[in-house]
Amino acid sequence: LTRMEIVHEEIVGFKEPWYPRHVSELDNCNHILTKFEPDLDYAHPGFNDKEYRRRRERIANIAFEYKHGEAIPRIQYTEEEVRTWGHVFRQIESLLPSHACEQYNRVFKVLREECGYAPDSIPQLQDVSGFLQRRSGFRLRPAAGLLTARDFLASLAYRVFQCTQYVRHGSAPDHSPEPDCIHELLGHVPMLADQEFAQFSQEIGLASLGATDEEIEKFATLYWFTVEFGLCKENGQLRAYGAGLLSSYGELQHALSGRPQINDFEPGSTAVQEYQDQDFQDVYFVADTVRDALEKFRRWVSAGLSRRYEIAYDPYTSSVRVLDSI
Ligand code: NLE
Ligand code: FE2
Repeated sequence: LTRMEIVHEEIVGFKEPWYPRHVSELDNCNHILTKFEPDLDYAHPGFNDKEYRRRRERIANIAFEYKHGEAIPRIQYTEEEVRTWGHVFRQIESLLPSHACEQYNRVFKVLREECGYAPDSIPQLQDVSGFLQRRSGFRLRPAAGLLTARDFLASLAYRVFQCTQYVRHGSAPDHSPEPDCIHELLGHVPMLADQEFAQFSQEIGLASLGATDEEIEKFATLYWFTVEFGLCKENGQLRAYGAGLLSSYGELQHALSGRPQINDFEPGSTAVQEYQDQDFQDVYFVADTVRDALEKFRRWVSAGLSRRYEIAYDPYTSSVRVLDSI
């Protein structure tokens, strides 16, 4: 321990968990959750499909071997994978005008024109990462599957999005409980290209650095009900901005069907809402706008974090600095 660290520990009052200080240290943030694995979960649609499981393993290894700064290896997707993508792409695209928020629709058009988004081929993460970097400074890095909330949120602090590269099993295209590249590409990417949404995502990440386990749980829940399943209002109508909705033909319709419960987004209550991640949600939260969600989040974080110092992100060096204790 250096003297600075000892002083720091005295100020903080507990031994805070390690967190990355520079974007390259995200190479250490690849703790994966063994959940929804086709190898372990007999309910997974790929459980009895040996070839699918081998494919998943090969693609997961790309992520395990990946180091910050490298180009993301390209995948030659199979005909079946492209068919699954095309199916979801067409279905979702048909719902966009009536179900997606304006920001999403605006970027989706650009992705179609400039970034190879089309039903007959799956865009490569490396190309999409370049697109995002120009739009909002976000970049992608390949992830083998679901990461721990702590690792996942830490990446957001650096405007890095941990992104799966495999495709869901072809037998269940309209809803998947786990992320896959269809979910990332159709759900997350369009919103991550939006400046305000990128800012919101990064601020959740920055707040999570060095947080306690209880706080991580709350940030992960907030993330769930905003970035994954968030709704907003446009001209008095509900629209989706959450990625879990915008990549699931089934759930996107369900969320706006008038059946599920819809609560106002309030960080204090949203952060403690219970949820399951197996099936469609029963409750969603609606913010006026993404901007409004960000402002509420800021107020909530500055009022209630246990962290006794501020963390500032330096975009010139892609690192964080600890500012004077508060
Ligand atoms: N339910 C989403 C989909 O089918 O694309 C994935 C959600 C991942 C959290
Ligand atoms: Fe997601």
